[in-house]
Amino acid sequence: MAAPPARARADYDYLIKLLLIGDSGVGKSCLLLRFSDGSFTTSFITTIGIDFKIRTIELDGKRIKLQIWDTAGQEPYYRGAMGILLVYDVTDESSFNSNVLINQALSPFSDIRNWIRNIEQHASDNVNKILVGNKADMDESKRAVPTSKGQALADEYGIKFFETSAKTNLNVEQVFFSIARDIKQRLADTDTRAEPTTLKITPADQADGGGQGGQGSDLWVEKWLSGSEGWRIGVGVILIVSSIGSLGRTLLRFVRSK
Ligand SMILES: Nc1nc2c(ncn2[C@@H]2O[C@H](COP(=O)(O)OP(=O)(O)OP(=O)(O)O)[C@@H](O)[C@H]2O)c(=O)[nH]1
Ligand SMILES: [Mg+2]
Repeated sequence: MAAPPARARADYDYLIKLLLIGDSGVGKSCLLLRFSDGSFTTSFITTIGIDFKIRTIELDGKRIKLQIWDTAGQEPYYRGAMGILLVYDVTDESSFNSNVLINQALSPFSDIRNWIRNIEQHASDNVNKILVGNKADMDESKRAVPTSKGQALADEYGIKFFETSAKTNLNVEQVFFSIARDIKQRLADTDTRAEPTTLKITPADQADGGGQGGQGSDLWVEKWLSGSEGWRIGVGVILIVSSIGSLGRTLLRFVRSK
């Protein structure tokens, strides 16, 4: 078994950065809240900008600190991500496989294939991916994407697949543990083959907690929070404009569902 990274300090052996992506409304924030806080809400408050939560788990006697980033349904912040959870809504065909032209125009990354293409362009090559069909608790009459279709897509890309429910806690632990285990294995394999270790634990990484900012000195959100007033207002305007886009897609889905 690989030795723990040389720079590891007392509170964890591995720091793993995960990212949730997928169309607006599929349940990314709810999955994160279920996993980090054990809670669920039915009210939909679209995520503005990015946010993260921390949960430390134990795998094979090692403490794995998961730093999980949640994005709005916009082009996400891939930097440093070691694993990506690709989330769709099993009751919403367009979040899985978008074939409606107007939806494509409004949200160019609105289905799983497009998200994967986007990851290939912007994320690091060896990033682990997992496919997640959320809202599996909903009545079968509401289901738009059969389990077999989700599994077939995952097989096509050679990634693991789970159907989850943030509401009933179906498979939520399993998804996060599964991707964490694969990444830990990848890091351990790299450790045994190459020095220095791939995992660098910096003082900035040591601070615990959730919420915006606070970790990773290269994060633009941290710069935003600590920046000048003019800079904060500028970035704030961009976030508001992007959330209006997100709201537009949600309204469109609502109108289509009528
Ligand atoms: N029935 C059911 N509803 C869910 C589930 N997960 C999320 N929802 C509901 O779906 C809506 C959207 O959930 P969010 O987690 O805010 O969606 P999101 O993907 O974070 O959306 P954006 O932040 O806009 O990208 C909320 O009304 C949730 O209550 C689930 O597993 N089952
Ligand atoms: Mg959200």
